[in-house]
Amino acid sequence: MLCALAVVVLTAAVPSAARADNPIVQTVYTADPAPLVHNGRVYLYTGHDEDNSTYFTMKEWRVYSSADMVNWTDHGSPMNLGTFSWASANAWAGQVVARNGKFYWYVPVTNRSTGRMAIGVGVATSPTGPFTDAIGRPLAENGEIDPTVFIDDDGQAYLYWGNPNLWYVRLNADMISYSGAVTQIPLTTAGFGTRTGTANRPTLYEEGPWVYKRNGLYYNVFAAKCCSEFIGYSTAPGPTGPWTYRGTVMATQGGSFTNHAGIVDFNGGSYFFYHNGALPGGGGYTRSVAVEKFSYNGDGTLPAITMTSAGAAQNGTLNPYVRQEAETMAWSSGVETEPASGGGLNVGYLDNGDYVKVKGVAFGSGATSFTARVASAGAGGRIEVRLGGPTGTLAGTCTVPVTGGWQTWTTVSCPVSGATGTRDLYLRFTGGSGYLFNVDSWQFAGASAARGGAPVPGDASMR
Ligand code: FUB
Repeated sequence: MLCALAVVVLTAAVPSAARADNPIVQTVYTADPAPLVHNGRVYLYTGHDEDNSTYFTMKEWRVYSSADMVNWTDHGSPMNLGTFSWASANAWAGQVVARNGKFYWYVPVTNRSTGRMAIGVGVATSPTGPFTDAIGRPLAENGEIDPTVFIDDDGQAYLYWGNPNLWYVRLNADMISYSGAVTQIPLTTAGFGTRTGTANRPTLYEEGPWVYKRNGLYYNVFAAKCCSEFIGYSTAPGPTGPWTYRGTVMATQGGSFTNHAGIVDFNGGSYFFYHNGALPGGGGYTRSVAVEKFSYNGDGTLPAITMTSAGAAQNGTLNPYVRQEAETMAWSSGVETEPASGGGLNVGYLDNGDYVKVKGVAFGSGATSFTARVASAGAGGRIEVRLGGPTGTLAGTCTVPVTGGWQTWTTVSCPVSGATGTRDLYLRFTGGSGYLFNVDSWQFAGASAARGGAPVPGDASMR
């Protein structure tokens, strides 16, 4: 997790945190984004760079989800190296696809017995896991990395991966076995561009393929050149080629010598996920995932996309009159997350002045009270309900008592006023020294809720 020092620096280093929603995650370093749209939400699967890493020291993968591309819920780590009994290290870049009511997570890891990189596959019945090893051994192994899986309209699934080469194999409908030979995709300069100065890698293709289809055209978006990488892409009339190099999507930038792309359409928009070194302490081994909205050119080509700190515009608003997880946030400062005793996660390790930003909260005609589920074995303190900024308009203050345990939960409520319309909500945690308290969830009540903002089933009451 990001150390407290790094988070303090982060607060100082971002002049106006209110404008910044990239990187998506501030609580830990994340890398290699792989988005999946499922049932009206975007699930974002990432790797996890350890603090102070000097290599790709990665032990687990993480999941976040959002209904609006701005407020992301942290679902923790439902798969790690220990999931694969045969794996010893390097929880690197993977992708999740949904099929047959299940979710398959293809990942590269080191095979303990061979010492080579191999492709494992996790399976779960929920997009947030938990994931188990689907077959108890590598699905494929040739020492190369970065699997991406694409299911064509005819139901045929393809697994692609590779660095320095590029491979594919046809997956069977069970998604955990394949038919036919593992096949090498010819890395021609026509297909993948021309790299200069590196005789053993004549094309731009480096790693991290992301293969998908749009309007009958097949796209392979990949990390190009090294190092530093940029994101380039090729297109083809079919899933196995022939590929034609189309140019740069995202030029080298962002303070990480790798980059890694994932692309989805969501609610009528197209979104490009990538990583950079934008958090304090960030760099090539301490990366962070981010997202930009984009539009395809009329001929189907991809535009040039630039990293921003603003990120994508919010797609919709957030309903404060149903229970919201405290680990749902557009931005945070000084905050960490951890598993909560009742399921899901809570925010914790809160020091005086730490805060969570929730963007575009639709208060309607007005909230009258705020309720939160809290626990404290520390000092207790206060949740300041603020609008527009971490020191913005104070709408209410809830006192949090010491409950006797960090997972000993109680409910606190306080009146609020002035929370009307659609506003950015800041929950600012204040008190004395040391860790103050944990927050699991929160919810507002008010006229809008009474008029029709009924809580969703199962969320009617605070746990
Ligand atoms: O995160 C480890 C490796 O770095 C990934 O597998 C590559 O795509 C690069 O991002």
